[in-house]
Amino acid sequence: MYNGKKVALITGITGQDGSYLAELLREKDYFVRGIVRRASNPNTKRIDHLDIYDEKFGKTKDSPFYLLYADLSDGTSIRNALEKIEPDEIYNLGAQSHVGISFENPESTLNFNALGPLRILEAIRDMKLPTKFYQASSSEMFGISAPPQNENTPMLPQSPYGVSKLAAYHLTRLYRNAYGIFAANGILFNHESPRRGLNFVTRKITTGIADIVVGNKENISLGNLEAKRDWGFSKEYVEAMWRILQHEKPDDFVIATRETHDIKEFLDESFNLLGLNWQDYVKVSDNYKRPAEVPALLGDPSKAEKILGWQPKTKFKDLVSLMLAADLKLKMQEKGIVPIDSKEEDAYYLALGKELMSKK
Ligand code: NAP
Ligand code: F7E
Repeated sequence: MYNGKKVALITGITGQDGSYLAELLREKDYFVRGIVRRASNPNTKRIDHLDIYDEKFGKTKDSPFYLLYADLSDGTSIRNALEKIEPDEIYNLGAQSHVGISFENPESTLNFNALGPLRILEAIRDMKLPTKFYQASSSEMFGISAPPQNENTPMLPQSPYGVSKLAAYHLTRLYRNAYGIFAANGILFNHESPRRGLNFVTRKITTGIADIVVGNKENISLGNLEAKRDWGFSKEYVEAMWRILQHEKPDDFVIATRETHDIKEFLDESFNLLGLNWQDYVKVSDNYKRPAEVPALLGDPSKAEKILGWQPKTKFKDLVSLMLAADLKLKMQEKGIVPIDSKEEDAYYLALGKELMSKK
């Protein structure tokens, strides 16, 4: 606590979830601090709107929001950050989060995703910090276990990413049980948004359609279209993360929508919004297939609903629509089809997209 306000540290603050969580915690009047790693070009686009305090406060205790350089693979930088920030809550969202790429970079994936949280937990233990710790665990840990999956489902991961997250999940439980640290896992099923990275399948589809509409490209190449996922809205899932750390005791919770759809259904839903058949635009390429696949994810969030009072509001159809509208708006702005300050409702961009395609 500082000046009567909670202090939160977010790793992965430049990512999809980190940016929504930072906004949520600022709305709750937390002092928010984020870890960023060095990149050859700044990659803080998702959070630049929050960083308005730099000139007045710098990186001081009085600053409502600031970023500092650290890396999950650099234990010294993590300890220095904890020493400086003295957080009440740590949200460990930083990770190499792409499952497909984890097959190509397995060592660094394990280093960031499994040893990263271990470095934080060890620092908390060693420095005797009273901080609460949230670990971004994943439905990928369930792997080939049949749906529906809940907190008691066996975990049989199918990728270096899944294995790395399972190690971190167990380390979080171990440090909770062995050392009494308030360490909790949110086992989140896939969650998406207009801020989703461009190489995850949902965003690849919505941004791909928008590129087709404005004439940037003619088709989209994808891999396995049979996999089923339980897709929710990131903005709502970060509220669950916060609730997990506000609960009276540390525990593990599944966060999901209770709906599952395969990639073809995502394609159907999104292309149909513009009156198009996806079969006319989508190519299947082995380049995007993985050496092993998680066939079907469908989460049962009963425990979170009952204990945390958390429920998803945005389901599949609304999610597809809001993501497609956001990408259409972005690409239409880039192309000068709509003004750069355009602020129409989603329906406007969807209707304009449909009209543009009907004229092709
Ligand atoms: P994301 O958009 O890929 O963001 C990942 C973040 O981690 C980025 O800020 C990235 O920084 C940072 N990062 C990567 N390596 C790092 C390192 N070595 N040191 C410090 N920071 C590092 O992921 P997301 O979708 O927001 O997901 C947030 C977390 O939830 C991740 O741990 C992910 O594995 C987990 N998760 C996600 C989902 C989902 O469906 N989205 C579901 C379950 C669990 P750069 O900007 O520098 O790359
Ligand atoms: O793939 C298939 C792919 O990369 C979903 C991460 O946030 O959620 C995410 O992992 C499905 C898979 O997400 C393409 O094979 C087909 O079956 O969007 P994705 P993911 O692997 O489920 C979990 C819960 C996390 O924790 C992760 O951090 O779609 N698919 N064609 C494709 N996937 C991609 N990326 N690209 C394709 O072209």
